[in-house]
Amino acid sequence: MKILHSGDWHVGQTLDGYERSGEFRAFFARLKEVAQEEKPDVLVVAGDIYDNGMPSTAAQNLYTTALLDLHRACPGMEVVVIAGNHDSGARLEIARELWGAFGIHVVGGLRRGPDEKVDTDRHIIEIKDPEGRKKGYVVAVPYVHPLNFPDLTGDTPREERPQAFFQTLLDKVAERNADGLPVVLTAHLAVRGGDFSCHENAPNRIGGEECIPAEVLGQGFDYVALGHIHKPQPIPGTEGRMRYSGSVLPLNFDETHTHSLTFVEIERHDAPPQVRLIPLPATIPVRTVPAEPVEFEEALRELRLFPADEEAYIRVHVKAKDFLPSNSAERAVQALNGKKARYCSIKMVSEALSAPVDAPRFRVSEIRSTSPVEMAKIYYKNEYNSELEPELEAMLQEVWRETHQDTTSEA
Ligand SMILES: [Mn+2]
Repeated sequence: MKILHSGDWHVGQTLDGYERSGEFRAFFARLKEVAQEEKPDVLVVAGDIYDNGMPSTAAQNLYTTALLDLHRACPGMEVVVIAGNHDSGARLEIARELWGAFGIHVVGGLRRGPDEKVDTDRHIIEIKDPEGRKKGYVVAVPYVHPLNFPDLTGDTPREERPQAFFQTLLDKVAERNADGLPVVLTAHLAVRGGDFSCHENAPNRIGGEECIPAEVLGQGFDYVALGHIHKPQPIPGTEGRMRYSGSVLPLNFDETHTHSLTFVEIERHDAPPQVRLIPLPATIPVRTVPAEPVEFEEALRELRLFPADEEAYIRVHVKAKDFLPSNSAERAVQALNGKKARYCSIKMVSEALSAPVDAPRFRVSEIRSTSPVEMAKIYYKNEYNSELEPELEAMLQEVWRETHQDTTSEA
């Protein structure tokens, strides 16, 4: 079985207010080209189809048009789509029946049948070639928070439910798979041991109890097509049987890695998967300028030197002692005037912050006897390594007085 593994499309995403439909269209054009060349039996999309649960009509139009276009170009290829944490699984499934008519299998969430039992069959998809010959299986598990996996037996402890769920599905496949066909599992989650570095500054940081050990995904698969982490990578210790294919275009300034599609071939059940990455060059790259932080005026000089014809999203890299002037963004935009590059944001490294400071410690009684303004002064000194300006102090005094008076008059 030949599998094209992708995911984390985030259709509809904007970067610092810039609309990106052109980049998404370029990706879908490339995806179609690759699918036509490689002729996979199945395309697996491992979640985060859209950037959010309420995608705009334009985003939905872009996705549905692209998927239908892909189906027309490669009618023999089946498609399996699961919901990620960014998607609304229910919304994704609205046209599930309609998609099914085109060999596009959408699994947005877990459903219970009339007997109140979780319908496990809807997660098991038989992949067939155009002549109807069975090529293999895809077990599709959309995003479920590790604490929300269902209890299939009635007495499985909460922490054991994810593993029990995956294993139940894989056991069902094993029962049906007398021909020893390849088994692929697709899921959208964070697996321990992965490199999450491109998510560290993102609003949705990944880690903690949401990270599950690889063993939880059970036994009996030949390959796990993962979604959630945006950097393409194998999970260490799984002999290449578990991979993230990553996002398809840079979604933030930390996604500087090469984006790619993952092409996987599995001869038969229990044979090692052959993996090949197909690079997806960014239509518009993200650039942090300069690579190392510099004073703001120097950064502006760098921006003026940026090649006029080079398309890029720009994050300005600045170091400063305290705050940047309020017109900094405006000045950065001016510095890029007449160039194709687009100003996005400023990444500021505080020099005061990078200096090691011994944070003062307080007893509860000390906190109680220190006025909020005094506390603010200590915090400011500690945080920025300089005294709170008298003007700011006066403003804080005023705010405190006002709020204090309000609460006393109410009482
Ligand atoms: Mn994602």
